[in-house]
Amino acid sequence: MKHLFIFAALGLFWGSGICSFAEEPDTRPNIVMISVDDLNDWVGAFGGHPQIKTPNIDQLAKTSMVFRNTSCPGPVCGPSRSALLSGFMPATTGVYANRNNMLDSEIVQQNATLPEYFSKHGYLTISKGKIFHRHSTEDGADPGHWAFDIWEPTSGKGGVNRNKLYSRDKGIINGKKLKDPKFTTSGGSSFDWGPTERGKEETSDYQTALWFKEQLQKDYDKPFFMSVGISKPHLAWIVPQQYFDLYDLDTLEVPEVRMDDLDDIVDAEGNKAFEAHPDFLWCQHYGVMKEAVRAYMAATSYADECVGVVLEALFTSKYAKNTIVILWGDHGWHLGEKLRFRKATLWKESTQLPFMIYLPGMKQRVDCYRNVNLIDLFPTLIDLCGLPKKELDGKSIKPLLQNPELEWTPTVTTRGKGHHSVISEKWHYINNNGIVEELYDLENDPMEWTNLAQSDDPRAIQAKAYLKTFFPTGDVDEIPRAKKKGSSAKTLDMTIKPKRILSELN
Ligand SMILES: [Ca+2]
Ligand SMILES: [Ca+2]
Repeated sequence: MKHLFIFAALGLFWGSGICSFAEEPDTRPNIVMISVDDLNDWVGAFGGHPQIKTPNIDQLAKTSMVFRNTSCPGPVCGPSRSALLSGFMPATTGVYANRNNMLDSEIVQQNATLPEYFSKHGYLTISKGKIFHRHSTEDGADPGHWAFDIWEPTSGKGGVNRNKLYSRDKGIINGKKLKDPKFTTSGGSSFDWGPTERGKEETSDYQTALWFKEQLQKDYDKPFFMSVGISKPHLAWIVPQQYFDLYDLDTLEVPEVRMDDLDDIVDAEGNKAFEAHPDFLWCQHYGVMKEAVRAYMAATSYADECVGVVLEALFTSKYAKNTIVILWGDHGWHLGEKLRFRKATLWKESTQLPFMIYLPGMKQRVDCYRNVNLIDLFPTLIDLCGLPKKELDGKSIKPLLQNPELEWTPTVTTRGKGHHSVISEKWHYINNNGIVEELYDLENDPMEWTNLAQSDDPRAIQAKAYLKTFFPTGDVDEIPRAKKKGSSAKTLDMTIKPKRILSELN
């Protein structure tokens, strides 16, 4: 019975389409798409941590379809976002790593990205904050400014209170430099946390949210597609003290881990494929596991408050009744599980993410447990807004918005050429380049502790054979990685734009 509400909601725009005459008003729905970088299922509405405080996202969930089993196309920012925004999987584009620039992929050169496609078909596209991965180029990091009609660089700076800083790379605990720091070598972003010097109003994500509040008070002569990029809880977890204060260290729960968890993930010769990560070993060695977990939770609550500013502005605006809201995290995040922090693995903690869709008129929460994927978002939005169909790797999940219990298929996450995972509601199969296989029984072992890849249980053998049929075939080679120079801190000169003529893109 409850699904009738969803039907009613969708009915709002089934009658609408692209204007055929200039004088007809364009009644297609607006879109507010909110991306929360590195947000895993530690959101009240997703139940990933019993103590997390995310009241604003939870409020949105109360009238949304909440997708409980959503995978990322790739388990790090660049491949995941490039796939979502281009509509093509890593195995199609060759964007497998953060240092692959999607614009070097031929298929991306020929096809409009999600915002470009909506712009081409009459939408006004507006963005601030991280939506595209900042791609490395020789001239600096390209934030994807070229893909939007209106794009604003991020602003704001909260500073760092160095007296309370934790930093693995720098060997600092609670502001104090360690004499003989252990586990300090690292790649990627810093494993750092602590409070800002200044209040939330001066921080970057909060300013991004306030900017969208202003945009939502303006008049537009065509439907808009706003892409809101919230950068926390991505490392470093430097957010105002008030968010750390939401969590009591003494009673804080941390994920249960098993120190022998990696022992059953081996190649044919019995060699272990994975070891405990230095972030995990550092937290364990210095006894700061709870502090690290609290910092991620603080950064998540801060991100949630920024999301709340945008949602309140939307739902008190004149656009409240004709705007689709989408919220997604770009991949999962380990907080101790599998003896590690961060992402970039094919385990469930890293491949699964929070995803929800609110359609105007939805009156209550509906959970959908089918295995969907961020790759499905582009075709779904085309479907919901009545844009011309486009050949893409994902499939529209509009049918699930009408009936969340429809039969659906398993979905894929790719970590590199030949490194794939296929997940169903019951099983998770991982194949690392044919060398190491893993199979987990998600119903009985949701923490993925017991690798059943070599099990002679007929159920496991059958599950493995079935999931294998969903593996991509003919993965393209990785596109060349950008030179390191100019890749990180410096942002590209905004006058530099790739040659992309919308009318010539598919
Ligand atoms: Ca990310
Ligand atoms: Ca294990």
